[in-house]
Amino acid sequence: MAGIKTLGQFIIEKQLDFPYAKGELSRLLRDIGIASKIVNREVNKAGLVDILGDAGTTNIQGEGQKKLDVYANEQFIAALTSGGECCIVATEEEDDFVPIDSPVSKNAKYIVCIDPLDGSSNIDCNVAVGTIFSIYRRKSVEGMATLADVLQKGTEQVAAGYVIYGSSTMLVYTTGKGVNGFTLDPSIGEFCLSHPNMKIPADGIIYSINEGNYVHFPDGVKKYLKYAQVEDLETKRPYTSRYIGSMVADIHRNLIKGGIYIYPTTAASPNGKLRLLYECNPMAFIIEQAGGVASDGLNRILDIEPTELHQRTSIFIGSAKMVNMAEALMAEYS
Ligand code: AHM
Ligand code: MG
Repeated sequence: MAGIKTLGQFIIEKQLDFPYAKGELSRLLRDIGIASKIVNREVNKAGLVDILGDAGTTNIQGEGQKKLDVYANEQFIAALTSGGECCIVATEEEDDFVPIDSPVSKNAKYIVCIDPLDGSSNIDCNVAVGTIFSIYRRKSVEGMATLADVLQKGTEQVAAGYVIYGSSTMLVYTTGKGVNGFTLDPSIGEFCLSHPNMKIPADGIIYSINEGNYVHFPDGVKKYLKYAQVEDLETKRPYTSRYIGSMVADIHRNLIKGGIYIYPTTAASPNGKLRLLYECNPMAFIIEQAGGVASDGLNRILDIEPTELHQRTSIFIGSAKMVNMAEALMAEYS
């Protein structure tokens, strides 16, 4: 075991930094880690559905096969319900927030916002997908928590993370004291600390955007793309274009290599496509903690006051220099 630190060990060690902490947040993170291992197992089998039975068919126990995003949603809600530390789950999969109405959970301290399986349209072709989560402390003191407890600004997050189900499965999270990444070792079934204290390069050469929507982009984004494509040896332009279409995978790559990910407003999505509470806020918290920047093009993502559960926003996120340049062009031209 020398040299290996598991997610469980790491969480306990970090908790010792807070002598008065009762361990609730640690247990919540552990529950999310366990559920993500179960989801990982099913995601890894996704290519086998044709021979084992597709969605809509019945498996050997007589249970209907579920679509993986529905399955993931159920696994995370089940883990958060049995853990007893979370009073509300807000998930991309449900129109309304889900109150956890058990005697222990209804007075629990934490709210979880989650996208259980982001980029799930990529599953059919064996491309990386992810889970994104965000944790808030509830504001109300007792009784059932309400929508007002969920609609908090990103600056109020106490923790956030993502799991990437890729060529390896990784869990990356922050509690506001830096970012740490853990790789799942399938032989022992544990997430092991592999990327301590992750930092995003201040500058990069990768831009990630669905350029097929170019004609519908704001002028500031069009100008940024032209800037990215012009030759300039000093700033290593033209940049490289990389777009997986799976936000977690695109942002994870940029976190490691440096880069910018943009999902702007478009004609089809006038408020942007991605959701503030369980996609943009957690990724923004992680990237800021890693030294990067996250903006809606003009304002900091974490400062946006949410008014709706499934609120959307545009997002410009990644290496500080790149996002700052895109923001400057947005301010000038959009
Ligand atoms: P989803 O929540 O329906 O999976 O959509 C979110 C995904 C992101 O992961 C990805 O970056 C983006 O949608 C891709 O959208 P597009 O196909 O419009 O480029
Ligand atoms: Mg999503």
